[in-house]
Amino acid sequence: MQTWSSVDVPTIPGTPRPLRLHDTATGQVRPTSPGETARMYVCGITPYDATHLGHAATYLTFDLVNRLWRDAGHDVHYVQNVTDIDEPLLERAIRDQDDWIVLGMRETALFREDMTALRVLPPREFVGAVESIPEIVEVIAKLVVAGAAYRADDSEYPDIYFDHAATGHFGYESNYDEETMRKLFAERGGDPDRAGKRHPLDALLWRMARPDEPSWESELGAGRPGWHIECSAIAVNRLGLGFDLQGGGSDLVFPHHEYSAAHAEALAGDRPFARHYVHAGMIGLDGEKMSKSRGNLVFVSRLRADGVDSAAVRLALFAGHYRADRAWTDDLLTTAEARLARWREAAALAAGPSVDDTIARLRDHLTNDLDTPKALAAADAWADEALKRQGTDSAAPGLFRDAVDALLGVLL
Ligand code: 5CA
Ligand code: ZN
Repeated sequence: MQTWSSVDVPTIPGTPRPLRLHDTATGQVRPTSPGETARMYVCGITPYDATHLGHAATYLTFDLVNRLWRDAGHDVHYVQNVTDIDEPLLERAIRDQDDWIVLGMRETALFREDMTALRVLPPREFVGAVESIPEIVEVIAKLVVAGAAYRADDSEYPDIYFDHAATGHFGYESNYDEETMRKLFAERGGDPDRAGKRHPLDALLWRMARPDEPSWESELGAGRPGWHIECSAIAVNRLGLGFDLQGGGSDLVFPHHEYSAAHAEALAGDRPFARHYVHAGMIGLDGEKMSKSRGNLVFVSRLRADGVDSAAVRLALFAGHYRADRAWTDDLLTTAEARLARWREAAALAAGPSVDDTIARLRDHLTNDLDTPKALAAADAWADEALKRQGTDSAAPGLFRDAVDALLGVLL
């Protein structure tokens, strides 16, 4: 698929730091240790509705990872998918008497515009599920041969399922007990009670064609892929097993990321799928998780239409820590707009106090598990000082502008 427009990133002086991030599998903040090329896969949208601030917060989180790795001199191979065939898309298309292909294309186009407006660095590869069906089929066929997948045989539709125990270490990513797994599996798109499965936690890999559902001819029979195998195949085929970071919102910890990892590991026999599993907290509105199915949404495109500066949206979302579940409020945006105005005023001065120390603090805080609240406070301190006393360093305001642009993506 076509990705979105690239964004210029200024280089800034001083010494970059290695990035440390919380890893769900170990429960620890650990250093990332990419090679020359850092390899990141982030789960993309299911394009049945517009991008809301919850999605934006998640993609902005991984945009920071991308920026910090680049700051440290890595080339970043970033892959993101688009789940352009799945139940929610088909259901919405039927509800609205829309064509599911047109719906998916329209919402994906809007997503690109929203990401561009938010100055999110584009993935190198932006990959749709539909265009990936041949490679997904190939992986499923291999799983069947390896004995890690089987057909549910007591139904009119011999769908293919993954034997969740095939790797021998299922559950290492989420660390959930079986009861929690069963509950979340049922809540998040799984089918524990489907007859003909060997175990309730076995997950769908290939759904055989039903009348009135889209399907693709393949060596597995006509059908369409399950959800987890999509990300598993797309990631491993582009980044290789053991890539640096698998990311998404915390609603994807289980089942999605657990199974994506297990599918790949069942073939390679090796752990891990990714070296870090990183999850962003959920953005809520009025006390509930913001979600398309609940309908309590603030759309990025709505804010854009209202003339809200995307730098203020970034600052509003970065005011909280990425791992914290947090609420979007009007106050958050008002505070962010005031902060942005102050930073802009300071960056427009003819001179300021030296910014070297501030750049070092920005790097320290951001590379410490993306501590944006402390990073924003460090930038506030420089802006306040500059506005109070001006200073004599004529390069400082420009450097400040470059630093918050490069590291936070905030354009002053
Ligand atoms: N297509 C799948 C992933 S392969 C999917 O989950 N699509 S999505 O459109 O539902 O979500 C896209 C991304 O936004 C996912 O990483 C998801 O975890 C994240 N997300 C969804 N809702 C929120 C929310 N309220 N707050 C933060 N992130 C969210
Ligand atoms: Zn995914």
